[in-house]
Parts: sequence; C-alpha cells; structure tokens
Amino acid sequence: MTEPTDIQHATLVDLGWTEREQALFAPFAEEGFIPGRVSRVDRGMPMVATESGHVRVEPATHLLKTQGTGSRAVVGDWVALAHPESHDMPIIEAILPRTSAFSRKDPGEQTDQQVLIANVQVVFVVQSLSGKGINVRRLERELVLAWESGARPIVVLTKADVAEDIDYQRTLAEDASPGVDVIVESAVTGLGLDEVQAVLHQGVTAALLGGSGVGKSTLVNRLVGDEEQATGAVRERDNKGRHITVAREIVLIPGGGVIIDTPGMRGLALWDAEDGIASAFPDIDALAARCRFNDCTHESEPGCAVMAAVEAGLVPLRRLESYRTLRLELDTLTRKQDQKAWAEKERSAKVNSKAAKGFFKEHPKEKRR
Ligand SMILES: Nc1nc2c(ncn2[C@@H]2O[C@H](COP(=O)(O)OP(=O)(O)O)[C@@H](O)[C@H]2O)c(=O)[nH]1
Ligand SMILES: [Mg+2]
Ligand SMILES: [Zn+2]
Repeated sequence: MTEPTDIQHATLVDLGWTEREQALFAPFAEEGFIPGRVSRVDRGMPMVATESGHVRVEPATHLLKTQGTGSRAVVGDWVALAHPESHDMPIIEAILPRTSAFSRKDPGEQTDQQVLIANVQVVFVVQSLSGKGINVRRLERELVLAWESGARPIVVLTKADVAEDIDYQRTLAEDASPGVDVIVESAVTGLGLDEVQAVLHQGVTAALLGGSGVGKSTLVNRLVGDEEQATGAVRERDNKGRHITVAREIVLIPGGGVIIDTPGMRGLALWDAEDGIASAFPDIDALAARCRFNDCTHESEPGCAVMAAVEAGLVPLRRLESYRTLRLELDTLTRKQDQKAWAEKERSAKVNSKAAKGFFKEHPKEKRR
C-alpha cells in the first residue's frame, strides 16, 4: 500500500488528521470553514495543505492582534480557513489547540518564546557519527527541547557507513539519553532505516531536529524514495550547488505518516524547559530530590545527593556539568522574565496613577459624585 506523497493531492488523513482533530474542528465545520494543515511558512506567509489543494494563505492578522505572537500559525498547525470573496487568498480564522509545540527562546529577543513546530508526536534528534562524531552536549540540549515539546524523542545517529567507533559513540549517546531509543543509521547502506520507518505510520507526525549537514534531508529522501518529489519544490541550491533546506516543511511518507524536515538550527536556547530538563536528566532529577536543600545547586552544598553519586562514580561529572549549564541558562531566563514582568507592572502602575491624577485634575472635588 502506498499513500500519495504529493501534498497537492493529500487527504486530511494523509496529513495526520485523527478523530481528535475531527472533534476539535466540528464547530468550525458548522460555520463552513475549511480544515487544513500548515505545511510551511515563508517569511510569515503560511502555506496550507487542504483536501482541495496546497494553497498560500493570509496569516491570521486578527488573531495576532487579539492574542499576540503565540497565535502565529506554525508548521504542523491545524487551521480553520475562510475564503471571503473580498480576498485573493484564504484566511486563517482559527488555529486548533496544539497537542505539542516545539519551542525555543526567540534568538532575537531577551524573553520571548518562538514556537517552531506544532502537533508532532515524535522528534528525531539527529547527529552524525562521521568526522568528529557526535556532540554529547548538543545532544543533551536537543533532548531537553525535544522532551519539552511534549513529543517523544528518538535519537538517530547518521552516516554509519563512514563512521569509526560506532559502538563507542552509540554508548555515549545512550548514556546521554536515558529512556530514549537510539537508532544507528546510514542513508548509503540503508542500515537502521527500517527502525525509523517503524515509528512512522498513519496519524503520526515526526520532526527532525539537528545541526546543519547531519543528514536530515537525506534521511527524508530515503524515506520518501523520490528525491525531487520530496523536497524539490522547496529546496534551493547553495553556492556550491548543494541542496539546502530553506524552510521547515511537511513531507508525506509513503505508507503513512508525516515528517517535518528543518533547516539546521544554530541557536537552541531553552524556553521554559523545566519539565524538559527533568525528562532529559531523569537520573540527576531523581537524585536531586534527595539533596538536603531544596534549592541545592549540586556544587558545594552539604548533603548533596547528586555530588555524592558523582563521587561514587554513578553519574559522570561531565553529565552533571551539562545539567548545571542548562539549569543555569533556564534560571537566567526565568530571572529576566521576572524582571520584565516587574517592569511592566511598574509601568502600568505609573500609567494608572497618571490617569488617576488626570481624573482628579479634570474633576475637582466639588464636581465629583
Ligand atoms: N556517507 C554518508 N553521507 C551522508 C549520509 N547522510 C547524509 N550524507 C551526506 O551529508 C551531507 C549533508 O546531508 P543533508 O541531508 O543535506 O544534511 P541536513 O543539513 O541535516 O539536511 C550530504 O552531502 C549528504 O550526502 C549517510 O548516511 N552517509
Ligand atoms: Mg536539510
Ligand atoms: Zn544537590
């Protein structure tokens, strides 16, 4: 059985629509809105796959005004479209509630969230085994972000055909990702592709996360089996003539399932990743609960269960250092968020007191009441 991989002719089910979306969409269907899924966004302009084609739509400006940047449609979102006669393009009227959202701190802002992908069940965290090999620090950070999204992470180690020390690298990856499956893969020999394929089936949306050049798009091409069809329309060539992914995009997998390829992401700053850290470091998280002090930083406090475990050789010091670095980053973000919230409160208090003064000036005592 082969599902169409052409997004132009995809059904909603091909796109990942389930009973959940059906139920959420019911009130919009009554209003005559059309359902669709955001397949890509180019400079704020979304493309939406619907049952009657793949169309460019207008962003939901009215949503932005009333609900702020959190209401911007991202790749993977299910949306309700309207097409008033006065408009060239359909308009996003509503975004269905998300089951998961992959976010980071907006690289351009001090304290803003940037949602990148919505409604994925699986995040493939991709690293290359070739060259210098896997980057454990980066892997840990990617796992925190993947867990935080609400999706299930799976580690994929690529380029096994040109790698050395595969077993050693696999052990490093496994030690850095407790409770997470690790797949060793090669797009050249086909090793591990069946394990990736096994995760993908109808109703499942997966996203690829990983640095530039680790082999994400190549993996997608192998899964789809037809390079041009998979990515030809949305890939561009860089100055060396290589294909590069320029936008996050939805690709349909033959046999069912949807995968979202992403351009290599450089800035992966954490955003509200409290739960993500706990899930990515279940070993340290469990130990931390036994420290004498609630706010133990696991550096020099007496009665620190984490340091005791490191000293006993149960947890590598390197892993504790990663944990501390990520915690510190999150705590710094939280502090900045608090400061911003405080400043906003002050400002609105000032505005209010100014307004009150104005009121009393315009309404002298005797005229009030
Ligand atoms: N030897 C080998 N090369 C690969 C493999 N997967 C990808 N590559 C190569 O790695 C380079 C980057 O791959 P690409 O898929 O564009 O990486 P992306 O930036 O993560 O999408 C390309 O030259 C690919 O041909 C693999 O499994 N084995
Ligand atoms: Mg790519
Ligand atoms: Zn401690």
